[in-house]
Amino acid sequence: MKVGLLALLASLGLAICLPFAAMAGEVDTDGDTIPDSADNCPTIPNAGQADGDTDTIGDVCDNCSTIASSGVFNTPAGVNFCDVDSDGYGGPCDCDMVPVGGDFICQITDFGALSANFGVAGALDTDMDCDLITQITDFGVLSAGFGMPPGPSGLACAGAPICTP
Ligand SMILES: [Ca+2]
Ligand SMILES: [Ca+2]
Ligand SMILES: [Ca+2]
Ligand SMILES: [Ca+2]
Repeated sequence: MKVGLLALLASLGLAICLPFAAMAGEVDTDGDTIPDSADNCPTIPNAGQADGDTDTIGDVCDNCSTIASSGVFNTPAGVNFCDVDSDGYGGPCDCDMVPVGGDFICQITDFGALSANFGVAGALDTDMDCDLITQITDFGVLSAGFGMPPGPSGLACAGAPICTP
């Protein structure tokens, strides 16, 4: 009887203490001293927390690190842009279409790809503003980047055929 009471008290104590223990020992997946809950890139160490476009995605996790993922483009704050061709460059930073372009320069061949897809719905690499249709606003993105390489992306693997951060 005495042992049973002690066991009950011990389990009650454990039940009360566990939530506090979880709060005190916050998870820090990448070990950069910033807990996941406060880390703007919880999977890649970035103790400095640099975030050039202040969209709450740290530069080293940001697939379009100079354009905030909110505002004129159709992506909520804190979420990376669409990257249909998986090259590590988010839509508004990627007017180089693969495989028609794929030469890492935004040029006339990419203009041709865009023209061919004009008005077509769906997640295509020509839909650079991530609203699931290739239309006039996407021409705007290509015009802005014409003659230049895609980017900038903060992902170390950007430019690889398949960028897996
Ligand atoms: Ca961390
Ligand atoms: Ca950012
Ligand atoms: Ca891309
Ligand atoms: Ca579009």
